[in-house]
Amino acid sequence: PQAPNNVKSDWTCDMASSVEKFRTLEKNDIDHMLTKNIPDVPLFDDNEVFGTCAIISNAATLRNSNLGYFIDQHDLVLRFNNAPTKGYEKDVGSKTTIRILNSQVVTKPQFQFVSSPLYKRLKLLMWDPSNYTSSINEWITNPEHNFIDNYISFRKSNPRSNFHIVHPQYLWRLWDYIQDHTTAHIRRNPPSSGFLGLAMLLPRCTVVNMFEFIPSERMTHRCHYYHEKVDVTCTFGIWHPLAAEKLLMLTANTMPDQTVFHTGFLSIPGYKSPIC
Ligand code: NCC
Repeated sequence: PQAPNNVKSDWTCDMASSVEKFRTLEKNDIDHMLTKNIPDVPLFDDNEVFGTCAIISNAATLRNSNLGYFIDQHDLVLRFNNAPTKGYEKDVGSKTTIRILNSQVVTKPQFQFVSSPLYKRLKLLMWDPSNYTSSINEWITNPEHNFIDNYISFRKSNPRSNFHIVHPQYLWRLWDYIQDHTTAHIRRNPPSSGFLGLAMLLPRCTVVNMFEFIPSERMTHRCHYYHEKVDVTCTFGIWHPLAAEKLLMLTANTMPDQTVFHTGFLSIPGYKSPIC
């Protein structure tokens, strides 16, 4: 991969000053069985910062990318949902520091969340969509997917796990940021796990490299690198404001076109970079 070019993006600094600080649900946010099971330790300690961070999309364009070795050199690697590394190491690497999971993955039996080894020995962060105006009480009594039992049984069988839940109202502050910086009207659905990952890591990393969020020349109509399903909406969005998210990522990118469209990643300076 090539070195970053000289374009200095003020996007990072704007985001740092205008998006609410990343927030997970805390024990005292609500009196509920769920919050009683939240770990005592935070997802990241205040002083837990990283040089290079890698965010690996689930996109099919990662196949045949040969990016695995480069990905594993990063200080932190973030992956999503049930995306595997086993068998795909050459293209996606094998290191995983943290996974972001949507509540479907925690809830639906097909993902075997409580028993699968995929979710052990790493940090976990889950999110579940609320309505834009819902209070936290309204959300918890009627979550989009009923993840609560599985969250509690996972925490009980893995008491040392560092598994947190995004504060549902934080997702909407992130959505506000996307809408405020997008000319088109976007649908009122929360940002994708990918954009949430970027917002979570920018404050902790000097640089965030994002793999195949902008589709490279390996683009096909397939959805994920780990199966054959054809669905182009995975790449351009149907429910999440994915296209708007990707344009913002591209605006903040400091890598040349060759790296983005041929190699397959873009690079965004984090709040720990000296530019702000
Ligand atoms: O596909 P998904 O997304 O798990 O991908 C994680 C993140 O990678 C980026 N991505 C993915 C595929 C692709 N072709 N291009 C991409 O850029 C996106 O930024 C995406 O957020 C999710 O965000 O949690 C999502 O989860 C899936 C699905 O629930 C899980 O994969 C589990 O099966 C959603 N699909 C469906 O519900 C059918 C998807 O909408 C969002």
